[in-house]
Amino acid sequence: MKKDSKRKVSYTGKIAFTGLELSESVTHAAGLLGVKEALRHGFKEMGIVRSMRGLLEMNQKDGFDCPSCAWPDPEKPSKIAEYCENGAKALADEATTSKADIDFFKKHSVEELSQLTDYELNKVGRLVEPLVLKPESSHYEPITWQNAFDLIAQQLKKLDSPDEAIFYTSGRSSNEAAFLYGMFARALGTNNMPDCSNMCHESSGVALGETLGIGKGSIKLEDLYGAEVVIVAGQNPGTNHPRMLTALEKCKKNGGTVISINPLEETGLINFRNPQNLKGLVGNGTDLADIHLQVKINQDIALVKLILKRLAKLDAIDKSVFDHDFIKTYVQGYNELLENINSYDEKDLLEKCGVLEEKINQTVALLAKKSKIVVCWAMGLTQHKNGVENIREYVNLLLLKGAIGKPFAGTCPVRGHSNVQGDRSVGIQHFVNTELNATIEKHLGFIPPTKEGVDTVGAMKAMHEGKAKVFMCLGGNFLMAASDTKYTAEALQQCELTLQVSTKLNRTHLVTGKTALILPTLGRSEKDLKNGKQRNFTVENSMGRVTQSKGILKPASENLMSEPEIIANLAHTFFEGKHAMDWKTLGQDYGLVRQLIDKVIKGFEKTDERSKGVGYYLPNNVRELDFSKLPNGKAQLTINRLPKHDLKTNEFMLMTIRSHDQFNTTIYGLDDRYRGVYNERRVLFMNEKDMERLQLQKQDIVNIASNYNDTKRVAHNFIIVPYKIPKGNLAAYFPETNVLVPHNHFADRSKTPISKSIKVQIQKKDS
Ligand SMILES: Nc1nc2c(c(=O)[nH]1)N[C@H]1C(S)=C(S)[C@@H](COP(=O)(O)OP(=O)(O)OC[C@H]3O[C@@H](n4cnc5c(=O)[nH]c(N)nc54)[C@H](O)[C@@H]3O)O[C@H]1N2
Ligand SMILES: Nc1nc2c(c(=O)[nH]1)N[C@H]1C(S)=C(S)[C@@H](COP(=O)(O)OP(=O)(O)OC[C@H]3O[C@@H](n4cnc5c(=O)[nH]c(N)nc54)[C@H](O)[C@@H]3O)O[C@H]1N2
Ligand SMILES: [Mo]
Repeated sequence: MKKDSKRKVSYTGKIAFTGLELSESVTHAAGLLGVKEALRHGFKEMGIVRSMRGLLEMNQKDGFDCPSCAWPDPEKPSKIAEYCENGAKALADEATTSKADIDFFKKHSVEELSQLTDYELNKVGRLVEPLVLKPESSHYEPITWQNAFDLIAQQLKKLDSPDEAIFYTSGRSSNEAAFLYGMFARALGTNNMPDCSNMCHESSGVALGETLGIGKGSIKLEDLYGAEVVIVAGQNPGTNHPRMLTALEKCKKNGGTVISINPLEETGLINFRNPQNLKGLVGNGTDLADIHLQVKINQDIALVKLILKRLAKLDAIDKSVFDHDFIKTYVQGYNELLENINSYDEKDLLEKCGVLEEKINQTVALLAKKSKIVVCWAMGLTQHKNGVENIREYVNLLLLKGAIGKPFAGTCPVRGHSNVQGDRSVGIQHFVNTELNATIEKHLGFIPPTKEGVDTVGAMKAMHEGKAKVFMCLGGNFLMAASDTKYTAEALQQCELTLQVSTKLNRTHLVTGKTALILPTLGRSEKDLKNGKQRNFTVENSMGRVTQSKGILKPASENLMSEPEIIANLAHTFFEGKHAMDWKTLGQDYGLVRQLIDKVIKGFEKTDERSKGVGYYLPNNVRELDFSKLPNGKAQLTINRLPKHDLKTNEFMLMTIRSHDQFNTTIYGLDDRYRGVYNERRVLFMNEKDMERLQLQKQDIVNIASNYNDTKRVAHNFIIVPYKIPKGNLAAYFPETNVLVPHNHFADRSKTPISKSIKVQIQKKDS
């Protein structure tokens, strides 16, 4: 158990096994068991009536947006069940009737609570009162809302510079809350706005921005239905975006082919039994991935280069494989790219990517003939040192095929949190955006700062070095989400004040600055009433569509405050009512906030009106084939290097992934049903050949160690599970393995931590 020097809190919780049971991995996703699981979680956490009411309104036009992932709703949602097993779990988790009330915090000290596992912490239930942890106290105690705002305002006023304050956002906040939050940080005078997407799709944003001119995807949901080929690279939709399987099923019914590129054969991609129709509940389901390319971890560039090289060879014969008209009109860098591809040796690429040659041949033959191609991806591509380059290489494929900016083709970075894209769109940006600064000055009446702020890794460093003293979180669980848990814990503990706007208890509430505050807020599913009137807010999904969301369930407590109101009241207190923005009123009336968003953020014109019903799409230059902002007004092909791993014989490449029973750092349960793992999270998936080589048996216990810049980091006690994973590769769950990820190793330029390619060694423990 890890302890730190100040309050004796643990940054890992107790490390104990829970009783592993193994079975074969499951061969199909969802179906009857999925429905049963969804209802089991719902009934257990929130009772039958609340569950049914919640589930029926989720993702329906007049209901609320699912709090889980950012997958879009169809424009015409099905009459029933527009949710998935994991959306239902997310709802049950948020709408639980269990409570972390004042008595609970009276009974348990922060030190004691920090010994609990993340799973146990989450199970305590909803946060229902504002709480303060005073400098010399061992326990959280109640505080009034106004006293909390006064305390924060005083701390902020004590700072030598506004850059000593940091404002983190997790992607569940509404557009309205995120807008107010971003403007408050700027009004204070800082761009210190790290965001969960720095650890997530930042690599996608950077790569797409420089190749296509917009850091977002280009396709709409319906494009998937008519695509001829959908490539799903580095993504596990069966667990993380289950409703995407319905779209893939439609694509297949229309004659499309699905290619999965993944070191693991993820269940959702093998076979899908759609719970929304009877056949899916009782029948054999749809086989989804026609081709599975079992790439080695972080060898996508080698794989795509090999595919491009083979396609280029075919194209040399009759010029019909690449879309030369499209390339001539819209694309820059063709000759340089071809020259680059030709400089590689096919055998070397084949060996590096580890994919069977016959599968490459199959893929090349298919891609040669098709042009309606969509590439979907998630964390398997972004969380590597070369995350940006990974994505650029897939964009090369799409551009050569002319599969951009036309129906049924394009880019689809599948976003994580339900409104992570919207938060960024409305101004959560740590970099300086001069266009936005100008509209802020014009419409909000204050001059925003012009110095770049910190992102996630910058925030960790600033706090660690004592350069930041107040750390505010709008949602999330910074300690467990960020890399290098020990370093991040030390960083948080350097602060004078850490405060979190949260729904559920997590470890960042326990490993804190000298003073800490918990500000409990309403969840997505809850009714947001003001003066007897119900308020709703807006969100943007993964495909850039903005819609309204309206909670319907009774709030967990009468003492919760909505996110926009918390931020607005804080700003009102800080500025003592003397600021160009009328904060108090804005916090009460989100319609007024939307009017400001409409003026300040490009593309959001008339958002109040247009976000009603099915909502509206934000502008997207790729859909218009407008690359005027890029060099020579063209989309850019790019030259990307192969990664250098230099693994020693005793070193492995570890990827840290999600189980089926978690949402990021929120652990719903201890099973990973699709992978056949039950009642245990401390497992390490390993190839049987590697086990033989290391003389390890199934269920042996090991420590995992990484060593970067001569700093050894160890994750203790993991049980070996033999698994179909490439030789030399390993997989284990995050957040338990975040202790291994060095804080100073991240993707070039996007600074996304290298959570999917950590060099590690394995040490057997004598049990
Ligand atoms: N139920 C549920 N839903 C979620 C979440 C959750 O935790 N639970 N989290 C949300 C968030 S914030 C996000 S960002 C998304 C995450 O969604 P995913 O990215 O699907 O999540 P991960 O579990 O990180 O899975 C990464 C996948 O990439 C593969 N992979 C790893 N390395 C490589 C590689 O080098 N190349 C290739 N081709 N593949 C690789 C892994 O085998 C795995 O299948 O899901 C969102 N939705
Ligand atoms: N090793 C490793 N690390 C990773 C990843 C990985 O794959 N591997 N993935 C990364 C990714 S993709 C992401 S996005 C980050 C996630 O990082 P975060 O977004 O910081 O983490 P979450 O676990 O999603 O946050 C959970 C907490 O959010 C709060 N919460 C939930 N709903 C609401 C709400 O409606 N309002 C408010 N105010 N609070 C709410 C609850 O208190 C809950 O405890 O983690 C990253 N870290
Ligand atoms: Mo994410």
